[in-house]
Amino acid sequence: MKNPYLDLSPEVAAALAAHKPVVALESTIISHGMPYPQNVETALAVEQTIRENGATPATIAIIGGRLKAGLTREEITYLGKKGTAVTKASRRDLPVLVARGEDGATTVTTTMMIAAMAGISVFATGGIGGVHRGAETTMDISADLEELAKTPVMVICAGAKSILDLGLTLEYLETKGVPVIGYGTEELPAFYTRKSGFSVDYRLDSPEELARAFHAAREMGLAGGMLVTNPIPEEYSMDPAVIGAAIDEAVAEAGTLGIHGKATTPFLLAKIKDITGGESLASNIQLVLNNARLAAKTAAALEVLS
Ligand code: PSU
Ligand code: MN
Repeated sequence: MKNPYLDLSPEVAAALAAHKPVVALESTIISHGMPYPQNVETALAVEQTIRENGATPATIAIIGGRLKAGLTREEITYLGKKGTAVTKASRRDLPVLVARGEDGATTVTTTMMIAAMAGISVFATGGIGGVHRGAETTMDISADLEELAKTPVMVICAGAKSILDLGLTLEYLETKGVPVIGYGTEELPAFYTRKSGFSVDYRLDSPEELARAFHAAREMGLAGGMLVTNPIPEEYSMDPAVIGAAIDEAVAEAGTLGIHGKATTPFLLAKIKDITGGESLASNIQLVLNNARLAAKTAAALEVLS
């Protein structure tokens, strides 16, 4: 059945019809993950990187109640300028936003959902949501983990940052049956740094290996996605002590101010950027570009198999 709410851009529709590689990209990273104008510059640079690596980018968002896979430059600029005034749209937001014809910036959750509706299997981003520190009392566990458990999309990220409880995040993913892959590493990367002290489930070393594992899951009819964690390039990784202190300070301030719910992650990201004087933003941009390169190559490898 054709989805009556889904719009593919002409470029994305043509690539999918021709079985060419396509990579999905999220839009909450644009509206809520980075400040303007770096958010728009990064979103466009990520699309360019995907093209240079042989795939078609499909940035995903909800515009005027339409589920969009493939945005124009104008739409990306619009979301970037509107920033946190755009609704951060998770799974629970889709029914009302679509029915009312409103805009929404898609998180990892809703980007996976819309990618799957469009027939896109590979998605590149920076970081995913997870089990927050203190979740044993707040119950703040990102819907991203549930989506990974049920929607067949490979999410390529730079690991999870320690605004989250990394150990509990891995436990949750294990319970939900989500494979956590380290790209060229046995250790879970921690977003700004290459190491976290936690192990991944499997180390895979090439786009072809990633594609084979994802393809095997599809051929077995398994539900759910796959989480690929790709360490930030050495030259852009941060001093663990510097970033660790910034994260601790940001988490403490969020607690003092009573920040909760969907505001927590955007608050922490902005605070960390302020505390580190923009160094974390520069690292963030580089790791997203690095993930875009791997995603484009993996989407190409997957097309060879399917
Ligand atoms: N982590 C980042 N950058 C981001 C996000 C998370 O390093 O931009 C965004 C993603 O869109 C992710 C969402 O899906 O935050 C998770 O929000 P929450 O923790 O409220 O589920
Ligand atoms: Mn949350």
